[in-house]
Amino acid sequence: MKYISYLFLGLASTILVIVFSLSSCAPNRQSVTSTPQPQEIIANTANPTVKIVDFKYLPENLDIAAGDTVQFVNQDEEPHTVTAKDGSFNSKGLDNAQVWKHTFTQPGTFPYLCSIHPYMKGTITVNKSKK
Ligand SMILES: [Cu+2]
Repeated sequence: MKYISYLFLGLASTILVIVFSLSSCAPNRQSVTSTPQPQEIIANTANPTVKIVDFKYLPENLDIAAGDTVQFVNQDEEPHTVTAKDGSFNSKGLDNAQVWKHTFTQPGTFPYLCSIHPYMKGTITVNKSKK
């Protein structure tokens, strides 16, 4: 009698595993197709971009070529500025979702900060144009 009950248990668990794997198949496929693709959004931006998020410039250090236009996007609710330490550029106050663009024509290293929150710092490194 013991062997028969073991057989039943084995059969029942096998059927359970099959039923579970079948029922989980369909929903899994749906969730894969509905997954958003944030990488495409990043690839769509033509200009090198510095995001301002949580009182930080992202990326903090950005390498570009002379002639490139960098766009700065403030994603914070707080206003921020993009102000060069050498005074060569100044965005003035950027509100939430506001974009400010600046074209860097001269090679060099350009540290900048937020004049409202001076602990916020970033650097743009402008390399010689390839042309
Ligand atoms: Cu700021």
